[in-house]
Amino acid sequence: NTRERSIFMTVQLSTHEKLEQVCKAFRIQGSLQSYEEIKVGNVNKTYRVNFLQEDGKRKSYIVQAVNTYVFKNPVQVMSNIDLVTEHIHAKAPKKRVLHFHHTADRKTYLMDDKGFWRLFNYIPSNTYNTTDNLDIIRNAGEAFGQFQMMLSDFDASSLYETIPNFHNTPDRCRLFREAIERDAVGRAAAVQPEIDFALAREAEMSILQNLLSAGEIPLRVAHNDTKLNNVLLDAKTRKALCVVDLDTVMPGSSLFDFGDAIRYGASTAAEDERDLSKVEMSLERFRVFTRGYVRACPNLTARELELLPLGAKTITLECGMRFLTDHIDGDLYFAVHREGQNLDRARAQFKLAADMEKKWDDMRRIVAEETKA
Ligand code: GN1
Ligand code: MG
Repeated sequence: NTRERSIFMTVQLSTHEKLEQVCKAFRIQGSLQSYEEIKVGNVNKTYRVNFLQEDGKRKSYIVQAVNTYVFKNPVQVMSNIDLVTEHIHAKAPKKRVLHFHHTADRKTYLMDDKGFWRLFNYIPSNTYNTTDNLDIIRNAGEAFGQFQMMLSDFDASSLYETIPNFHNTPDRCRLFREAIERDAVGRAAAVQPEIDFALAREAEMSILQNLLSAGEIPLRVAHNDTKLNNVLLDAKTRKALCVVDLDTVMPGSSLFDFGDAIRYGASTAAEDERDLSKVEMSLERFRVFTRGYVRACPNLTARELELLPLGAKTITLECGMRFLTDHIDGDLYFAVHREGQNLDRARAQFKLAADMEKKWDDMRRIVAEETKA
């Protein structure tokens, strides 16, 4: 049959060969010496490729295979990135940005039967998944605040909504309920306490989206994935060099960006930590991130500032619910490297949200102190 025949005819390329092919399409000079997979992201596949050039110099690049299950229209993703990067570059020519290489037909991507590929410059730098160094956290806050500030005059209507309703939390609740209803792989019953935890907070999780829809907080261009490891930092000075991963740049809210950054960067443990006694929202990390963010982005409205703690809690709950949805669906969306990892991630997010509830008055006080004129 045809399927079998095509399997026989398909030459299985090794990763090394595939990367070689991709780099050639992007007209990279020299020979591929080695590569490493960078396993920080949960959706795309990322490799650092190391080339030896004809002049004897070594040069590295980043090659990514975009996850087309998550990004159904990756060409639109690239268009958004191009526009936003150009805008930032025009305003701050010295600011480092990712530079995407072009193929012979002037495209910033290569689409073939093996996927959707892109290649950009490697910036020597450090990234952190978690750190207790407050300078790093403040510098990350400043970087995301600057990013928001630079895009505050960007025409949001020129962007595609590449993942519709990405941070529409009530809609995420709807999808969560649907997954529980389907119970595709029979995992729902075993996670009833986690389901109850999330659903008990459904009304609160909808507040931000309702304010956004009512126009009470401004619709802005948001990064939408402001994890600490999406900021490249200078290894020595620990100053931010560049905000990366612009895949989800879309219309949104500053509260999504602030919230996601707190969820990740102010947590005392990894996103998938299983020992929940280690998972807390550090108030001192919360304070310094807030400081960096609000100082770099002075045009946030009074309403936005007042809602910062709710932004943190909403996105933490939303993210936990997304992980739990995917666990119930059978791990279709986020990459898992061990069994039950999405459930571990969900539990850690819910623990973090519960800790925010305990520290709520302090979070509000800190925001008031840090935003005082
Ligand atoms: C995904 O793959 P990565 O790390 O860039 C996800 C984010 C989640 C994050 C959780 C497009 O981001 O929304 O917050 O995992 N990206 C997408 O770690 O869904
Ligand atoms: Mg991302």
